[in-house]
Amino acid sequence: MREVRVFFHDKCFDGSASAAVFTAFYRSAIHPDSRFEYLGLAHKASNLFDPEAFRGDENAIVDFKYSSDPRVGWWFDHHQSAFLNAADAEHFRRDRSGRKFHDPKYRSCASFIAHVTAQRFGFDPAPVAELTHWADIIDGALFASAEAAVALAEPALKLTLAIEGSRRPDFLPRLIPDYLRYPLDELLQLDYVQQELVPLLERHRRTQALMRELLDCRGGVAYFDLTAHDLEGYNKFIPYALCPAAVYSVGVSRSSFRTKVSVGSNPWQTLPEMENLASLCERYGGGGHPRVGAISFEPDALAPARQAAQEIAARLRASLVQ
Ligand SMILES: [Mn+2]
Repeated sequence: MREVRVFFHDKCFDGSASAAVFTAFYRSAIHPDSRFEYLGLAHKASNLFDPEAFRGDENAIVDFKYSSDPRVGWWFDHHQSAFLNAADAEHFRRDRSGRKFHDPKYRSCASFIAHVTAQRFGFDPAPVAELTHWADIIDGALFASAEAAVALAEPALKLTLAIEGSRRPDFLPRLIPDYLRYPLDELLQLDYVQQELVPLLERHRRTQALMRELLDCRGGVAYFDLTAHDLEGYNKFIPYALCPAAVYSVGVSRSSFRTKVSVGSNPWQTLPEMENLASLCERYGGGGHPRVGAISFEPDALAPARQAAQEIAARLRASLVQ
């Protein structure tokens, strides 16, 4: 039995869906007799990869940054900021394995994996169509309105709340193989999913009330600082539901392993000329996509995180008055 370790973007619907799509592909097109292990990766200020972790017979990274470690056999990513440094980008450019893929044009990494493996390896993506459909909607923020994105009426959106907010390290490793066994509405009803979801729905309501109080909504930028509250994993559309005129949002939040600056743009308030938020975050050591980026600081680095967030908010406000 071949042991395949799949490293995926943790606490992310697309990251977990990508791990499931990779599993379906690998099992059907590469090696049917494989055992899968799922390991979530989070962006942080230092030590992104644990060198001890790549010990599977096969190691794959999906929806996360490139690693030049020779033990990594497969890589798929769609982030603009896919490389930690120029040496990694060059390492990828020289790769001739035919098993490492990067295309920032895809809305989701799950649909990227499904398309590439269908073309190159004859994978049949029909069984993962519901997953890739929702990964595109969620990663691409293709909801009808901010209210719809916050109301969480669809099973995939409720599931996203559980994925982003769960603190159980075994939750996603259990959920990922179940994506391939149940449609999303049935998956949502499973006991272990409901156990995560019910308290998080309550917290989602509380977060909306808290955000309503502390949101600073001026000059087309919704600014918020949640560092006094342990609230990583909030729904990122709440600022736009509360402040519909905002073109951008800038937030600071804090968890045990990082202080995070999140920079986003309002999907329902786009202008012909938008700032590239990935490039803006890269100046502070972060990254992301053109329309959404983030910067990770060490957990106790509150002051520099706040300063970066305030500078970015000021810069975005200034870009809107020109
Ligand atoms: Mn993604």
